Parts: sequence; structure tokens; C-alpha cells
Amino acid sequence: MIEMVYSPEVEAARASGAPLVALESTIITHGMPWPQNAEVARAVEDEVRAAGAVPATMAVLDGRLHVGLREEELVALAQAKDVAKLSRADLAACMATGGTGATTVAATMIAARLAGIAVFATGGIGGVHRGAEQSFDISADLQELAQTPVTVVAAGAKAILDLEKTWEVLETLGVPVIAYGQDVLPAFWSSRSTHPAPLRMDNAALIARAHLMRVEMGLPGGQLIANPVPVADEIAQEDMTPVIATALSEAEAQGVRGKAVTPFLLGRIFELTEGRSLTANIALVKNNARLAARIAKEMSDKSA
Ligand code: PSU
Ligand code: MN
Repeated sequence: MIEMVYSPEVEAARASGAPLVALESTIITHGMPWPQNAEVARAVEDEVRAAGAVPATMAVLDGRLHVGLREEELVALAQAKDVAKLSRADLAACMATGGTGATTVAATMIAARLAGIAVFATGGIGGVHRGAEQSFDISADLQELAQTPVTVVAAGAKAILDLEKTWEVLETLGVPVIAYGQDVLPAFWSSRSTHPAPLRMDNAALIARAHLMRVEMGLPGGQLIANPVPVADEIAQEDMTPVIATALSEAEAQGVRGKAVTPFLLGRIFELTEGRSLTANIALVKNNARLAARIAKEMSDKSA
């Protein structure tokens, strides 16, 4: 049996039909040091609340799937050591063995579907890693978008990836990639790339409508909303390019593999930019939380 635990806040939202926004927890355990990780997680939740929706941060704690974390649970997770990073492949195993783990984009989408939540805000999705033609390293996040009916608001895919290959795979999988308010896709820390947006939408109502249309049509899978980082907080692509290259060559030299790749690269980029990458990352996650809340509100109006 799936043991799901709803936080009191999420429980109340479910009872009253208030709009909910799912949030991931890998960003807390594999992205930032304590205590900044807990502060950022709270700040992102507050953005969702301020925009009129209820945040549901997902995590597996002692085998139970938590939908929304109480303050003390968030603090414990943010301080915990050796927390597993859970994706589609290991979510059920962690729950079956009574383990504790943080949810990636893929696992958060699965948890959101189980909880009946249609909208999820994060920083950037995983995707096709550079050199994937050798390593075959492609995030399970892409397959999840093709299968699970959740609209994911992100600043595109993380720019440590091969973005061109990531967009190609999403196209192959039939995932709608929708740029919010501009004609090119964003590049995570930078608001614009040169890649034309496959789809563009300029308001939350349209995004909600497209999501519900897919559900009605019986199309599996979700939508990726590529929401550019606010220009005031962005880092220019030409500044990021050499930093990413350095981090990638260090990962290669140190033989970093598998699940460890993304956290390693983000951690090194944080150090190499003296924290600037994290400042931009925090700003873009908050920006995504605000848009996700507006989409969730539109969706609850439309499906009511
Ligand atoms: N943010 C971080 N560190 C991470 C991630 C996000 O600061 O590790 C996660 C996201 O949860 C995303 C995942 O879903 O990286 C992709 O990792 P992989 O390429 O191993 O699937
Ligand atoms: Mn991988």
C-alpha cells in the first residue's frame, strides 16, 4: 500500500479545492548547503502562497511519501546527510525499504500525479548530458514528461546539459515545450538562447487550457513551460560558457558518473562563479513558483 502523508496545509487545500503547486526536494538536499537550502525552500513556498496557491514539497521520509512538509520535516531533511536522490527508477524501492530520499523532477511528477496535483515548479529539468553520444547519460526527467500528466514550470533545462539534444529528445517524445512570453527558449541562468521556441504562450490561462485539452484528449504526458529567468537576475551566456566548460572537464577528470554528475557540476559552478550562479538559480525558482501558482489557479477555475 502507498503510504502518503499530506501536510496539514495541503490537507486543508485538498478539502477546500484550493490550487496546489508541487515542489521538488532534490534542490534542497543536492543543491545547496544548510541552512541556505532550508531558507530557499521556505522562500519558494512563500512565493507560491503569495500568489494564491498552496505549496506541496515532495519527499520520502522513512518510506512514506510526503506531500507537503511541515516545518520540522523540512528542517530535518535539509540537515540530513546521505539522502538518496530519487528518480522514477528508485522511488518505489526507497518507499518499500522504509528509506529517506529527495525527489527529482521525475519523482516529483510521479508524486504529484498520485496526489492529484497538475502543476509543478522547479529550477531546471534534467536532460541530455554533453557527450551523451558516448556516455548515454540522459535524465529520466525527459521520459517522465512524456508519460505523466503534470505541467512543469522550469527555466528550461539546466545549461550544463546539451540543450540542443535535450530539445530534440523532447520533440521526439512529443512533449510540448512552451516558452513563456518570448520566441526563443531560455538557457537556465540566461534568459535567452538562440534556439527558437517550439511553442510560445503569454499567459497562465492559455497554459492551463492546453494542459486540460491534453487530458481531455487522453494524451499521456505533461508540458514543459520554459520560463526565462528575470533579466535583472540573469548571467550572460558568454559568462557561463567557460565556467560550465571548466566544471565539465573537472567532472571528466575525476570520473564523476551517474546521479552524481548534476550535483557535482552545479556545486562546482557555484564555487567558480563565487555564488552568482546560486543567486540566479534562487531568483529563477521563485519566478517559476509564481507562474506555477497562477497556472494552478487558472486550472482549478477551469476544471471547477
Ligand atoms: N537541483 C540541484 N541539484 C540536482 C537537481 C536539481 O541543485 O541534482 C536534480 C533535479 O531534481 C533534476 C535532476 O530532476 O537533478 C536531474 O538529475 P539526473 O540528470 O541525474 O536525472
Ligand atoms: Mn543521468
